Amino acid sequence: MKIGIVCYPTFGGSGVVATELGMALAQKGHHVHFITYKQPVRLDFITNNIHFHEVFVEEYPLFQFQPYELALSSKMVEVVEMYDLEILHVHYAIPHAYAAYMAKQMLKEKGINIKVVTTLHGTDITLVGSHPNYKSAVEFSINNSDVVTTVSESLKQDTLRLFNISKEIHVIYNFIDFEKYPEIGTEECQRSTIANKNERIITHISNLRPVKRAWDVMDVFYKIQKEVPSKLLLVGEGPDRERIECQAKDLGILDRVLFMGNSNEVNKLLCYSDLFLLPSETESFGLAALEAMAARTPVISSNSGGLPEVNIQGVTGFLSNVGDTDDMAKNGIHILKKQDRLEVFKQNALKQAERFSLPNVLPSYKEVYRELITDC
Ligand code: GMT
Repeated sequence: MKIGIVCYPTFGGSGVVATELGMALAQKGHHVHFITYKQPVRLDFITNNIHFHEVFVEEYPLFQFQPYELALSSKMVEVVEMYDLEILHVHYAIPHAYAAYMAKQMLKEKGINIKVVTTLHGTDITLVGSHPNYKSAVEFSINNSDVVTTVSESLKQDTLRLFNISKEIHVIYNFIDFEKYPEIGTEECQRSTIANKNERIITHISNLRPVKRAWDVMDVFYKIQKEVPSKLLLVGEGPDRERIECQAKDLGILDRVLFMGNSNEVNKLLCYSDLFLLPSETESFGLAALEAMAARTPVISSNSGGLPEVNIQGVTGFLSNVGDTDDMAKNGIHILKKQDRLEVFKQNALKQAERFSLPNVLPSYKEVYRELITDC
């Protein structure tokens, strides 16, 4: 198949899923064309099946806002025509689904019937998409996609609740490529470089936006480390970085917190981890939690959005109400205090992550593509 993938090429989950999907498809021999404003950060697989097309927006002083959607839809038309693409798979509705609709109309004029798959990832529905500024355009582009998928049942229900949707929505869960996870204890994963033997390593990965409630991460860690010697590994950059750095200083735990910045090797950093914290206000799926579980790390999370579909209460970790940091800390201490209990949670986390392995999930996307192509 010949597939164009449109996504945000940054560290966010939607870009990660889109990039991993493209690389997996290319590995299976399909031709994948990434159409984005810069090379996706996770794109680390070089083959002649992967192509990258940059969407370039010229600065023009007349415009207060540069027309990115226009440049994107023109680029999609150009690439579809040039490489005979059969499918455009756009990740994140805003503005990708809208630009894809425009590209589809332009191509129709040329006698080309391109199929559009839209995957909704979360904030494009729950935070930004349903805002009155965007709602009509998002609803229109969802209803005019050939196939719509969401990354969890919870996001499907949110989409149906917040918009007037006439299209069937398919749930295709996010996935993990286990081949990218180093073996624990191997040279690539020596936890003694980070913590002492008696210390636990607690991890949080996010873009430190308010929706992630990173201040709760710090609060939970503060409460845990009073009972269990531990270090906090914080991966990612974002607007709340300074706030939580000050919080750590005020709490007197700055020396126990390692700010690692952005990383495109979270799989390697996670292999050190004993516990993962994800207390988000809302989370359509929680790819970071799944990545942690794939590295045998139990998860303490909020119970919002799609998190209960990933993290299983009392089995792979625990879920608490948003903001209930006492409960989160209590559960974290329970897991970390006893080595044999921690081992059970680690095994369970890995087992649950295996449900979301690449070989389990990839066929669902391929089936969607195949049905669309054979429909033509
Ligand atoms: O969570 C973020 O800030 C990034 C965001 C994105 O769109 O890149 O993540 C969303 O998509 C991920 C991949 O499907 C999901 O795992 C995240 O749960 C979802 N984030 C939210 O719903 C807040």
